[in-house]
Amino acid sequence: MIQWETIKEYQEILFQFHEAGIAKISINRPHVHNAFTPLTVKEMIDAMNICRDDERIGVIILTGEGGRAFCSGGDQSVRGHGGYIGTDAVPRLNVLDLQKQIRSIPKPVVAMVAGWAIGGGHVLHVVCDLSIAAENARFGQTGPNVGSFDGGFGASYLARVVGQKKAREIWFLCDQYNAQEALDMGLVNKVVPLEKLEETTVEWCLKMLEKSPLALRMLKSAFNAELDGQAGIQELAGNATLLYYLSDEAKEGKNAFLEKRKPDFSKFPKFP
Ligand code: S0N
Repeated sequence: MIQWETIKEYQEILFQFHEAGIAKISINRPHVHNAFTPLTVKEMIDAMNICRDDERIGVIILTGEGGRAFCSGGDQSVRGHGGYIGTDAVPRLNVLDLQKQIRSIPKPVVAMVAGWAIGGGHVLHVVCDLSIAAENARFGQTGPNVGSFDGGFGASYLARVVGQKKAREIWFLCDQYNAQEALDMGLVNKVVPLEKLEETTVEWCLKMLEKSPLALRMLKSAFNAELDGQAGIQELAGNATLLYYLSDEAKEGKNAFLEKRKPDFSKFPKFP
């Protein structure tokens, strides 16, 4: 039995920590197959921000409570005119902000999928770095059935993952795919029995936690950069700046400025 301690209390998600350095963000609305409201998404964004800043956390698991659903997308009962409506009466599509955050947070994010990953819930697992599925997992898009679509990562990144023909099939037919079919098309990394899902996901996380965090960070932004244009290059370049700041060469520039002298970069190597 894996031990989790609560990091912060929320209304619609659970946010927990495992002492090895793993955070688990879990949608806690099993009565609607973990459909998300603007509040669910706001809480997930807050938890992700904490994960980014907390140096104890090296890997993040995204999941849903109850064993029957990862997430069934936007809660159709609060879908209004122009978005999903929370207590402030403002229509929002804030899940798009969460998708960007999952992709850009400089730590691996693993989707742990039991049951339904449908609609906007399917897109959430697609944008995670890795997906581990239970044998009961079911995947698909519903947009053209329910009057919505995700033409962002939900279409373009999905096509990068499974190929153009398969991505168009997934969206145009709105069929549902079982875990083995998802594995066969490269949509998930591994399929395990439901009772082994958390154990296996934690095993994968522990393996990543043994690796160099800076190397994983650079690789994640490098994978993104190839796809994300200037925003992707900015992410990768930001990491290059971080590394440069760690060097004596960069520190010489800062120190010279503070000491009101000319910097001496002559001693630093000019690599071939
Ligand atoms: C998942 C499905 C296939 C499961 O079927 P099953 O097993 O027969 O269970 P149900 O009886 O249908 O469900 C159990 C209870 O859960 C409720 N429920 C399920 N899903 C939702 C949901 N998404 N919203 C609200 N309630 C939900 C059921 O109503 C039922 O409740 P009771 O027991 O009270 O009747 C099946 O449930 C299903 O097909 N669900 C709907 C899936 C869906 O269409 N999701 C929305 C898809 N769209 C998005 O997610 C858009 C996301 C988004 O925000 C966005 C992003 C980018 C650009 C645009 C958008 C956009 O919104 O437009």
